[in-house]
Amino acid sequence: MLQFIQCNEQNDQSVRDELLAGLSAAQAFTSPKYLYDALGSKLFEAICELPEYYPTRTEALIFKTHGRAIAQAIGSGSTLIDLGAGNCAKAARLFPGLQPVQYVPVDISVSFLRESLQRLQQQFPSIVMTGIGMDFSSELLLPDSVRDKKRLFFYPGSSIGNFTPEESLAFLQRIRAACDEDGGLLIGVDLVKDKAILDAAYDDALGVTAAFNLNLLRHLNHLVGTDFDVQGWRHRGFFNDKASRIEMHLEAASGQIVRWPQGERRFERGERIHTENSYKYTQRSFTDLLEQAGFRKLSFWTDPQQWFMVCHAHVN
Ligand code: AVJ
Repeated sequence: MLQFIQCNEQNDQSVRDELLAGLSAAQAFTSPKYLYDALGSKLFEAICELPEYYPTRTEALIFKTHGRAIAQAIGSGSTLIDLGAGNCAKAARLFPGLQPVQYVPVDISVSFLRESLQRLQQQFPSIVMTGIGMDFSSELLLPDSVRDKKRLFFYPGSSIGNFTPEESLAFLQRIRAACDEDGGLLIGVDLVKDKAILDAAYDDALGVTAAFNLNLLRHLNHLVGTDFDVQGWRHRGFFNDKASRIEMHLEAASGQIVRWPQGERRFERGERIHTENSYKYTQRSFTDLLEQAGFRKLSFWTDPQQWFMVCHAHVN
């Protein structure tokens, strides 16, 4: 059985209002979700292939090495809810070990899920599949066709790093509230490490991360009608160790005015638009967060260098 549902779709006007409010703020900023238009999603896939970008590779190694133990901690028969599923490949690798009863990929755009899910349903005909288009960052209201029993929320890739620790706590609490007493969470978390390794992962030699960040300006021109000139901006990506986060910014290479249908803004040379945060945790700091959110019976798996961590947590 295969089904697609579109929830809380944001309309064009509210997207424009949100973006222009951020661009007009004293410290200009945009939400990282706007990094992912069609080209942005492809550039992110390319980032995952870079030698400097260790998270994807390291997380895959952890799942390969500890897959059996992870499946054992979870048990079979879950309702597997995949947050930010994309091409559904990471979750599909868990199917043989986990034997979920229902698979629920959630992504901002349901159209992006369609093709991958149709293919997956043919490969695994006995799993009920329900694709959901939803922005789950602000609320987590799942439609009735998602089983309540034994929900396993899957949130890989350290995407939780885009939230501040306070937002992460609220997000984890919402996940917990969406589970029955059998529910749980399987999450990938990037760990604090040497600054040089972190800096390189977000400012690679080929400039793919720079292209990923700069592509945001093209996306903004399309969404709000700004006239950003990509040539006039530089990528900045670095670890801020005080805040324990990677910061990505776009920096004006020279003073310039950016115009849009109902307004404009001047950027001085060196002035920045803050485009992404990616928080890094220690095992201790993330354990604290899970416990504060009310999760119990925590299990952790990591790689030999302890660069990345996969956690499973029970609701009860
Ligand atoms: C998709 C949020 C996990 O923070 O590492 C990669 C996004 N940004 N390179 C990350 C990203 C720049 C990525 N997440």
